[in-house]
Amino acid sequence: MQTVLDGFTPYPAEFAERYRAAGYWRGETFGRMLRERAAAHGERIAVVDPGGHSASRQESRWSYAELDRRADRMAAGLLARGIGSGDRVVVQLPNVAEFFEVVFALFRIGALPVFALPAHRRTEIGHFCAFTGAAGYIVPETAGGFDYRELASQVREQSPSLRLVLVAGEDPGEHERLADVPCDGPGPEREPEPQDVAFLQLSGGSTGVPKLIPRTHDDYIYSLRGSVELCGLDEHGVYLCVLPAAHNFPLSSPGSLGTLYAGGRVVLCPQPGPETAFPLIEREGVTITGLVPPLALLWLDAAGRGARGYESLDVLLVGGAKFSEEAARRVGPVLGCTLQQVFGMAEGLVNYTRLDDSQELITTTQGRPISPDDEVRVVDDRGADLPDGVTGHLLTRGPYTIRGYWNAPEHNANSFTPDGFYRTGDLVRRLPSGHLVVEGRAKDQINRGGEKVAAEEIENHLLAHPAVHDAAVVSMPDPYLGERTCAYVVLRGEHSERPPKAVELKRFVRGRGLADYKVPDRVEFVEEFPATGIGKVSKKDLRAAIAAAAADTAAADAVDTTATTTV
Ligand code: AMP
Ligand code: DBH
Repeated sequence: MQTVLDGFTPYPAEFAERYRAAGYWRGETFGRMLRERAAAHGERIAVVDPGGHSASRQESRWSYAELDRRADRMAAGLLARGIGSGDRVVVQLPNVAEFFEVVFALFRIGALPVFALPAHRRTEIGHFCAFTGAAGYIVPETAGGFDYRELASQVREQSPSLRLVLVAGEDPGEHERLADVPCDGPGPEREPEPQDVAFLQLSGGSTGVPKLIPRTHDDYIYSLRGSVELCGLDEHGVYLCVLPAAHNFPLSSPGSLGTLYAGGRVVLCPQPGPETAFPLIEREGVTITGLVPPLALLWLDAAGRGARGYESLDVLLVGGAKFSEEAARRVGPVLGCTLQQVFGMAEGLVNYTRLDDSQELITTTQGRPISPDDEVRVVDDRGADLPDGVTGHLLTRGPYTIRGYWNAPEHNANSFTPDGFYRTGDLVRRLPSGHLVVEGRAKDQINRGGEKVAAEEIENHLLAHPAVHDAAVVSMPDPYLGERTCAYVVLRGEHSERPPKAVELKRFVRGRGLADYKVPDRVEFVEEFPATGIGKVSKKDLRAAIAAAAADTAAADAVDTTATTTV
């Protein structure tokens, strides 16, 4: 019985039975998984945190036994502070060991981590707290030059449900130290069930505010087991977590949780650049990691220029956005490892190229689903199935794909078919082998090197500016990130005397308390928008216009070529 979470759409009973009978759902939970690994691998190292986030942080090397013990003590401490089964806790930690201590403690209690990213700011975190009625919020002191204690103070003021704000680090400011929480008190009275929701993951989204994705122990652990097998990961594997640990890709494909499932070692990388990552790979004997395409390009360039240290890598996963065939072909020769393309989504379905696929498949496709029971349909605009080789909308249903966003009945009516297929918004072509090639996107989203930006969300922020009459945000091609954002803006008539400059609108959006990667890269002012046949804004025409303009002014100063991405 799911008892802890309203607003969750469970898998229908006949599917749940089928997934259990097939051996996908084995009745495991995260809490018990860690207990079992600690029993089996006790003194082996589970997590290495080199301590690079700030000068005051020391290196940590936690064995499975130590992580297990820490999770128990943290669970007891959180329980003592009133965090209980079903409570939501927004976790916004960078790649530090405490991330695992906290997350496994919450799993054991049956409280739900809400996985925020380090880039999120007041508006996003405030929304997560309000929408989930969060009881707790956990932040670092500082990371990447940003003070999260400040942010936590602002969030606390606007979030009446928050009972507990904890800071990982020595100086918590006006909050409490996470390190003061653990104690030897009693554990939870009730252990979570395998079919319970374990956490809320974030959707990249295409609507005004990000949606929340409820994943169960059963379904997520199956995706880990499948991933570990397809990536050739076992207890000898060493996974470097380069992207932000809470993101679904580095969390589960096969990611840090997959690595812990396999009994391997997770090494946390404090910065994603090759100057930090390569020496760490060398020192720790890293065998596998996952990158978004812009970072993979950065690593390839560094290795091409003679940087060393990556030699122990066996497998490099690249995903989150389309990896160009040209770059894909360089991975083997330059980095001396096997490329594994991964096309996944926090909602569920994950596709991998197989390690023994032909070079052709590895470099030109985004892989095929993990599970024989992942149902994939490629359909036309009216929902009719298309034959292999023809590009259409990707719909999917299966043993680890959600049946609904959390508490979002109106969105669910659009995002899922009546028979439970998730409308991914991706345009794909399927090969007879089952491999998928991502050809584009139908959803109103910009994929900025793996960081997803929902057009509507940014348009709403622009519309809040007094001089803005209308706004339309579209992607523009970029050689490094794949895509960047361009905001087309129509100003109000009365402001035409002293119109705001592009930079002012960018500053305005940033000032609304948003992640930096959502600030438009470019702003274009127009008198009116091109219209479609029925009078809607033609984003297709806007995209074509900005692509042409960008090609004309490849070195345009409006385009900031120094920005990087970390999902
Ligand atoms: P999210 O919903 O934020 O988890 O993002 C998932 C989306 O990222 C997918 O629906 C795709 O649009 C995109 N994506 C992920 N991996 C790839 C890939 N390898 N190639 C192209 N697009 C990808
Ligand atoms: O982009 C993604 O969300 C993603 C990419 C690769 C993902 O969720 C995953 C693998 O699991």
